Amino acid sequence: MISKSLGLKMINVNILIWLLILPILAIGQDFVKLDTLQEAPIELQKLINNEEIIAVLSIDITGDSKSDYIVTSRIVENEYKFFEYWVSADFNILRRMEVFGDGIQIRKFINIDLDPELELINAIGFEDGIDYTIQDFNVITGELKTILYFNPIIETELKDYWGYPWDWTKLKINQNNKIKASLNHNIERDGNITIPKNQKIMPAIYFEGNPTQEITVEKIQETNWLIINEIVEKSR
Ligand SMILES: [Ca+2]
Ligand SMILES: [Ca+2]
Repeated sequence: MISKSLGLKMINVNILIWLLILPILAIGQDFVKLDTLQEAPIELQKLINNEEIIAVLSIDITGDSKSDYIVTSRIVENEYKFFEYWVSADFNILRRMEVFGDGIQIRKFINIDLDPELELINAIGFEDGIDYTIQDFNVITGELKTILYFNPIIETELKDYWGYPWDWTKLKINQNNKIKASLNHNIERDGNITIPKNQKIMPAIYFEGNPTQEITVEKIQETNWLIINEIVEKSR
């Protein structure tokens, strides 16, 4: 009898440990990988025929399991004017925008909500300040809408660090599309950054990664797991 009850206790302890570990394991989603094509498909060359194609990346932006294209091009008469095209797998131009070559520009594609197309996590700026945003792409209109400005955090086992974008490996998002975030913090931003007019709070968003700089963040009171729409609404 004694050994049986001890055995039961052991099982209970094991279950308890698993319940404690599971929330840690069940998080973190990789960003979607972009593949570089060595050569632009002939259809793309026909589509963008009055500009010089410099680079072609392939990624399924629309979420229909067919690879789309991100094309960087240059106007032949002006070698400093660059454009980016997002082109669907069946060679429809979804979006065209001018792009600028200087400064810090890191972007990650990831699906964070219920619509099939990918969302974008963007870090854009210069040495003196970087804007961190989440952008939502509308496949029908081609619009890329900034829905949230945020403060990035990289969480390690022991500490929270400022989440520089080159150190991100995953977004902390669980199977229910809930992102680890904080709307209750005293993080102060300095530098040359955009202060969004339509947000009262710039929430902290959590990433996994390998912090390369010893800048810890200790001003976060409370974290929650929330879907992106909740984070956006509660930030307003
Ligand atoms: Ca696609
Ligand atoms: Ca989506």
